[in-house]
Amino acid sequence: MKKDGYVVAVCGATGAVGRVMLEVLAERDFPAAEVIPFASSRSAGSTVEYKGRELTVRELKEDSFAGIDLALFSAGGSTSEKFAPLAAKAGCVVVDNSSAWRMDPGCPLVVPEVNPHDLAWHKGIIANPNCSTIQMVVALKPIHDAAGIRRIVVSTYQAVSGTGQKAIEELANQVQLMFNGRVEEIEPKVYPHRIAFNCLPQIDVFLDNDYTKEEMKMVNETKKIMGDESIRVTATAVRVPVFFGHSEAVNIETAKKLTARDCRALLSQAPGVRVLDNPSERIYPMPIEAQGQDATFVGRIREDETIDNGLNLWVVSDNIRKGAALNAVQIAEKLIEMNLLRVA
Ligand code: NAP
Ligand code: 3JN
Repeated sequence: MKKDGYVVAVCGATGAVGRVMLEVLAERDFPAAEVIPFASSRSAGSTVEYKGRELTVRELKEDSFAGIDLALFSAGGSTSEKFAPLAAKAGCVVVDNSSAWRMDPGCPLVVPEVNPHDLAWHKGIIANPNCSTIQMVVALKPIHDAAGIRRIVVSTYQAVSGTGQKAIEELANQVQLMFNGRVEEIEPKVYPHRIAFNCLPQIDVFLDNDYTKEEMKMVNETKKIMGDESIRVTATAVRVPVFFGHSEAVNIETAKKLTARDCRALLSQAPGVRVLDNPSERIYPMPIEAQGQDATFVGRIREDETIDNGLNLWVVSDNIRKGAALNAVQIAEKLIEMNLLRVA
């Protein structure tokens, strides 16, 4: 740390998540003496914006971490696998947005509103969960504490920005071609099928059990973050033609009865949550309103009338902010608050 703050590396700074990390660091006035953007050799020498200044992007290399206190990674799993241990060895604390370290028993997987205490046992690498998991656990943790969640059935409606910059361009280009009557020219590249005006019940690759990797991330990460292996979770993850903001239909079964009214009251007080739930006024969360916001929005809270102790909820959040960049910066802020950010 320099006299006036931490030296912060943003690895993957030219990507959809990295650019928002820079925005969030600036907006929240993170105590950074210096912010250094890294990416691959492809974009080394280009510039990214931070606090109104153009910063020159450096190529991420083995020896990039000398003198850096904190590294926020969002450059994909293989980059994190290779470089995060090197960064930690150089004395830098890593907050990693990829799935590379999430299920490693030696790395905490943290959502600050849910399990900040897990930061206490970090050994240099802290994992940031998958975006779909983050918004779900922010909404469900207060319910778990109050009524004990036994089972979760979730279906997601995920925006294309979750796949990165190229997917945002793919949706925009396909919509343009369709409006110009040139549908036959559409050639899906990022997704296996056309995404414009379509829904794809496949996010990431299929696994041996016929669930996708994204679905199993939600199952496994939820248990680790909540610190409760007994919660049964099943997920269906769907890509929809929305640019920003993931939505989720969440059905839960609890040990104790929680009425919809009590659930609304509970979530109204919960950290990071905003309840938008007034059906008679047609008020409920939507991705177009969550975009650019920090909160996880919850609405459509109803009792599941098919079981004794069940609830249905609709949960929406900006997948690039709370789902990735913001959560990572909040982890770093929490580390400082808990006196856990070592100095290189
Ligand atoms: P993106 O828009 O495709 O950006 C990828 C970034 O990684 C670019 O800055 C790219 O730099 C950089 N990069 C790629 N290979 C690299 C290498 N070998 N060395 C250094 N930098 C490299 O993707 P994104 O949407 O920002 O996502 C990036 C990663 O963040 C994902 O792969 C995923 O692991 C994670 N992510 C997590 C969540 C979540 O759920 N928490 C959500 C989205 C993404 P160039 O410009 O040089 O290519
Ligand atoms: O598709 C989404 O909406 C979220 C995608 C997240 C993602 C994309 C590429 C690689 C991840 C992730 O964070 O789980 C990864 C990965 O690191 O495995």
